[in-house]
Amino acid sequence: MNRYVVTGGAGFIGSALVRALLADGREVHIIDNLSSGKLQNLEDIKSRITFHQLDICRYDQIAPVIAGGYRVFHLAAIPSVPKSIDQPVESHEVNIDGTFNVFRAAAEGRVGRVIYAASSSAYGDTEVLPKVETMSPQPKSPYALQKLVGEYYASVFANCFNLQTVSLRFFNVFGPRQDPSSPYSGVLSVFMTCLLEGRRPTIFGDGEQSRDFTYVEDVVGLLLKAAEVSGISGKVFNAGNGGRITLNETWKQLQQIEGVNIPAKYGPARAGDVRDSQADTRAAMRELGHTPRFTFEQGLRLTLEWYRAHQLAAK
Ligand code: UD2
Repeated sequence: MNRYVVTGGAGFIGSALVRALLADGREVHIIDNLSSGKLQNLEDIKSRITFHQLDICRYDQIAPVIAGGYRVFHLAAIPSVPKSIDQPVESHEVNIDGTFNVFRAAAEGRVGRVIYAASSSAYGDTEVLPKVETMSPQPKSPYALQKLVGEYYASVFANCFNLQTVSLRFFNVFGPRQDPSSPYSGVLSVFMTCLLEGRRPTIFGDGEQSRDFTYVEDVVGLLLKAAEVSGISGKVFNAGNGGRITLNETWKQLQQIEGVNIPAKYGPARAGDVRDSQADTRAAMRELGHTPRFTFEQGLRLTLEWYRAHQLAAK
């Protein structure tokens, strides 16, 4: 009853989830190949976790760790729209074949429930906002399609293999420990480090695309609820804040918070980019009992403070 497994537990979302599980007194096993996750994200809790440096593409290696888990949170992925276009084979193998391996290991190992990190990218450019779970998905990129296939596998494993599963569509999650150093990094991690270092960020396209940026602790709250609420197996829920802001407005707001004036540069729009994104949060509120705890601005300020402290500590 107490064994919790987190794939991708060394990533910024996974490590925040692991901290919350430890605070609840859970026994936590992490599966991570450290391709984008970092041991540094687990430094302060390393004596309280069991870390398995394994790749979800290796079924034989991950199956014994997953077997017998009370809950398995499957967050491991190659999480990027542009990376899935630059490296379609790798992202297909990890996001589809690796995800299949996790569900298969969970079903064969009689796991109590798998909570799967799906993506808001599945919606694509649907005309109606906010985006509600009953809409037909319109994936625009390999990554969006791969994450959607994972959802379909989740519901098929629930139907055919007697495995409880729940999918949460993450909406542009941000917060402390998000890695700003890769060309595929989430935009807010890039914006914040540019802001603190006085550099100009590059905005891809006209900057009028909008996102429902969601603070990591609210996503952790949803993951914990999805793990415990009964009667939701096979379902899909939006994991978003419910708001929407353009990139231009976001960069402006960050400059105002910091009291600086740094004009952004503009580059070509990214292939596969969704124009507008905003979660309808009603199903999560009604069925999971979720209430977002952080406004976008609160999340921004907390994250900015983390980057500031981290940057100072690194000097
Ligand atoms: C998608 C999903 C998100 C999550 C994520 C994982 C949507 C709406 N969201 O996020 O839920 O699954 O993938 O990676 O599909 N950008 C810049 N400058 C930069 C970096 C990014 O302008 O330096 C733009 C980018 O073109 C996009 C926006 O910022 O319009 C957000 O990009 P992102 O990579 O942070 O996340 P996104 O929306 O692809």
